[in-house]
Amino acid sequence: MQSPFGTPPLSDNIRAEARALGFGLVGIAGPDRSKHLAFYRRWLNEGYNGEMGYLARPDAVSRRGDLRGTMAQVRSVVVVGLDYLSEAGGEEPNDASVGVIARYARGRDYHSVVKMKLLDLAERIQAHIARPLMARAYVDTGPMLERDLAHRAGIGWFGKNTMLIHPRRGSWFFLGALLLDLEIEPDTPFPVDHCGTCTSCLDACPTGALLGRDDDGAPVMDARRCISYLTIEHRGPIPRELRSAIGNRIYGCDICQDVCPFNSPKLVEITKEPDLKARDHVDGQLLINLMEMDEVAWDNFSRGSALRRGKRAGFLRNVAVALGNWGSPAAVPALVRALGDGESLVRGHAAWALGRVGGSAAHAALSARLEVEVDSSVRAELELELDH
Ligand code: B12
Ligand code: SF4
Ligand code: SF4
Repeated sequence: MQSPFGTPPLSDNIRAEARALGFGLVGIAGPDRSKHLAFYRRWLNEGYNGEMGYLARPDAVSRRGDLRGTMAQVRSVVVVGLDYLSEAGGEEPNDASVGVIARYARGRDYHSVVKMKLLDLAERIQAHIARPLMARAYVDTGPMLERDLAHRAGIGWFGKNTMLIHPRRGSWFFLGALLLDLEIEPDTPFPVDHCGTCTSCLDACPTGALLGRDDDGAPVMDARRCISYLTIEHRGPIPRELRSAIGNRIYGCDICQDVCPFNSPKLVEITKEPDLKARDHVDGQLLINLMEMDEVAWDNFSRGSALRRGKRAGFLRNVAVALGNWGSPAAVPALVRALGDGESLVRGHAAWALGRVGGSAAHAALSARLEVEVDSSVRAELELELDH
């Protein structure tokens, strides 16, 4: 649409500025209430959020439905997508002795990368208007249904894997939202669901976390079963019945995106953002080396990265599970040392892993630890493994 003065409308300028900053996807949503809040509440009522209590805080739930609770003056939302894939294909090595870290966490922490760019975008938009602009930037940092906003801004549809998918870019992108006190013509919501009869993600999910679409067509996930939740958000012991399905995924999970035809290596965009490029030392490390990390090594390994969210104890818990799933006697020395770790979470999972590996050395280490162990949860793990 042309403005009366022959200059391009502000929305075109905003799109151009966003693209110039490297956002591969950009759309504009209005400030209206979300139509999906009732679904979100039902999802919480089922307990599918697990321990992610912040998702269920009553004040924050209503703010998810109505952006005005977050910024009273909001008139529009610029929604952006930033590609983060470092290489096309790059399938996980079929080698159970190394750890796999989800692609989103291999580069610098995306929260800061996307947020800085959104703040730059706000400055650039300011340069196009004569009055002071009010803007707030969010990247997973506020009570916002980011995928809902992206759908409303015409960026993509909700796949059965619950990801927001763009028809020509797949789903390897982060979302961010810039709330503005500026009225801009919104885009039309993304009109189609391109999943059709495909069920690849549902079939591939190793833990059965994806429950398919409900009667209204909303994709449902039981996050308590999702490997991403279990290895990042969940703080305590991983339920024993889910440990073997985790394989060698030690931080996050990409399986339901890897199998999606819209993420075919021929279609996807590789990130142009240097900060999001995978760091050399992060993915594909030998599990036995990772298991030896003390606090200093962990600090170096996770600095500046989204891996920090998991904390050392949670990360080594995941590594212990992966070593148990590898099941090689070569894992025994590292696991025996982990039985003496200062964190009970690590000791308990090391006990489970030694039980999976089996053999006389593992058995002797479990018995010796039981003699001195004082933590009841670790004792329970040791006893279960010795009973086997
Ligand atoms: C909590 C959370 C998680 C949880 C729960 C995930 C989930 N599927 O709900 C866990 C820890 C498991 C997780 C995992 C991952 N996450 Co996450 N996560 C979030 C977070 C913070 C909130 C999501 C949420 O509210 N979930 C609750 C569900 C109910 O809400 P929803 O997914 O928006 O579902 C909507 C639809 O169901 C829709 N709906 C309702 N009714 C209807 C009806 C119809 C017909 C339709 C079509 C839709 C529809 O409305 C719902 C509400 O908006 C968002 C950031 C944010 N603030 O939004 C990032 C976010 C979704 N995560 C992201 C990423 C990258 C991941 C991982 C890929 C990381 C990894 N590799 O391990 C995995 C992917 C797993 C997966 N298949 O989803 C990106 C996704 C980008 C994208 N392209 O979609 C986000 C947007 C973060 C960001 N800023 O980029 N995540
Ligand atoms: S991220 Fe992994 S565990 Fe979670 S739903 Fe997708 S395939 Fe299942
Ligand atoms: S794998 Fe198939 S069903 Fe799942 S999100 Fe992709 S297209 Fe949809």
